[in-house]
Amino acid sequence: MLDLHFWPTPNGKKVTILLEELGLDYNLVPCNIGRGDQFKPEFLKINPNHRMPVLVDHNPKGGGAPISIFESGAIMMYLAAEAQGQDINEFKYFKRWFDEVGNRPAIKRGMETGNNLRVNPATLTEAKRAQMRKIMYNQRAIPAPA
Ligand SMILES: N[C@@H](CCC(=O)N[C@@H](CS)C(=O)NCC(=O)O)C(=O)O
Repeated sequence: MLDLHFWPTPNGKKVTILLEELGLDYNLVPCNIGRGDQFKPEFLKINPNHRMPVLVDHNPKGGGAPISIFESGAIMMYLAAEAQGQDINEFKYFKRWFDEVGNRPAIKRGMETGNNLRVNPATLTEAKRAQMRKIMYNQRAIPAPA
């Protein structure tokens, strides 16, 4: 079963539209962001960034514990690739559009911008990687206002 932690905003609706397009069953879990539901401890366990939408897949492909996915784009890719097992090569018109857009010079330049700033983690010491993980992935949301 899929739980979608949701509030009716454009980011939330991107996901409900895709779920409906794919014809998947899901359980809607309201996350009232005006009331501060996104700061509740149980919500922060599934997204420490205190933002909806969040998808919790209770039966992930391949088994194992439930997983939570946040960021609407990541959720959509998960639904398309994992839940449905879709392969872009099976959709020739979409694939053609995807390739044409990807080949536009401005898109290529935009995608290449900043590549020189990236660091290959394999070239770093384990201590340095641990320090970066601490900075990037261990932040906690500020408490909800009283
Ligand atoms: N980049 C995120 C943005 C999600 C986002 O901004 N969600 C907003 C509502 S549209 C939210 O939950 N805001 C509550 C908050 O920031 O505390 C995504 O695409 O999922």
